[in-house]
Parts: sequence; C-alpha cells; structure tokens
Amino acid sequence: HAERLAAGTVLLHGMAAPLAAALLADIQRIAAQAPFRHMVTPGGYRMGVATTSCGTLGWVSDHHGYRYSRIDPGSGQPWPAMPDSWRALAGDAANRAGFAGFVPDACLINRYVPGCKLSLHQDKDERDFSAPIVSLSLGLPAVFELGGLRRSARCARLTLRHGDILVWGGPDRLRYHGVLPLAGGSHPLLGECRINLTFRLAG
Ligand code: MD3
Ligand code: FE
Repeated sequence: HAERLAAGTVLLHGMAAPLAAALLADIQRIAAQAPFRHMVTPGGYRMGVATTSCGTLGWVSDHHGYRYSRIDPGSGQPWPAMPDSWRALAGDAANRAGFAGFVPDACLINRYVPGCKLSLHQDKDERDFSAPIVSLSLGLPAVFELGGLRRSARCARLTLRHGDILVWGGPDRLRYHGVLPLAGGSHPLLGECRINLTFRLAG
C-alpha cells in the first residue's frame, strides 16, 4: 500500500519485493562492469557506503567535490546502461506517488554492511529539482532520518525494508535526510547487506 509521509513523500510498501531476484541479478551484472567503490568526500573522508551507478550519468565524489559524470572514473568508460525495466519501475512508482512522467537518467547504487551509515545531507547535485527522486531498498532494513529544509530541523525516523520504494519530490525534494548505522543481520537473498537504488533526473 501507499503511505503518504509528507506532502511530497510517499512510501510504497514492498512494491519491489516480487522483483528482488531480478533486480539483484541486474545489480551483479552492473557491478561486474562498474565495481562498487568507496568514494572520497571533498573533505578527504572515505565513505563507508560503497557505491556504483548506471545510466547516462553516475554520481561521483573526490577532493574536487560531488558531481555527476558520464564517465566512471574507475574505468574511464561510460557507466553501464540503466535497464529498461528499472526506468519503467521508477516511472511507475513516481506516477503512483503523483509525479507523472518521471524518466530518470541516473541510478546511484549504494551498498551498506552492518555499521555503515549515511550522514545527514541534501541531494542537490541534480540540475532540476522539479523532478522527484525514487529510492528502492533491498536486503537488511535501515532506519532513515527524514529532516527538514534546514540541517537543524528535527528528524522523523522511519524504517525502510526489503522491497520498499520511497518517492519524494515537490516541497520535500530538498529535505535533509540520512541513514543510521545499519544493524547486523542476514537477509535470505542479500546476506549481510542492504542495497539502495536512487533514481534521479540529474542532467
Ligand atoms: C530524501 N540514500 O543516495 S534514500 C542518497 O538509503 C541517499 O541509501 C539513502 O540519501 C539510502 O543520496 C536514502 C531515502 C530517502 C528517504 C527520504 C528522503 C531520501 C530522502 C526524504 C527527503 C529527501
Ligand atoms: Fe540522499
């Protein structure tokens, strides 16, 4: 079912669960071409979360800053293509949340192991904030923090579970958000890990 968490934020419980095995096979194929790596932040910290991307644009970070790039800096080659089924699924989820016509050009793939976290941040490296972002969670559950438009705003906490799709846009597009350290455990399909896909219109 669809749960509206805020004016522009909708959680689609378990929507991707039936597709998990196919998604995981796609992720493994993408990661064979563009391996998961730990990006370095502009401040010089190695991220605990391992990332890769698919689509026309991929998200990269180094000492120069955060940005989207057509080229995977690891291989010097374009990122793997976004599977058509992924683009369709993200468009379908956005549509259910009230954002018609969403066609992502980038999918950031984040991999967490127990203890990994993502500090509170805004997603603001994309060119057009009128498009929503669609996030799809697989594997171990994570507690995410949904803040406000200022870093200082109080955060609500919510658990994202295997198969959940979260869509946020409109007035919520620039909310601060983060992920608390992943608790230990093992998922029948993914093992001791959580993978999150975030679909964006970046260019
Ligand atoms: C944004 N990823 O890659 S997505 C990211 O689970 C990122 O890997 C996280 O943030 C992850 O940039 C979180 C989930 C999320 C949930 C609610 C939000 C992002 C949100 C509300 C407003 C803005
Ligand atoms: Fe984010």
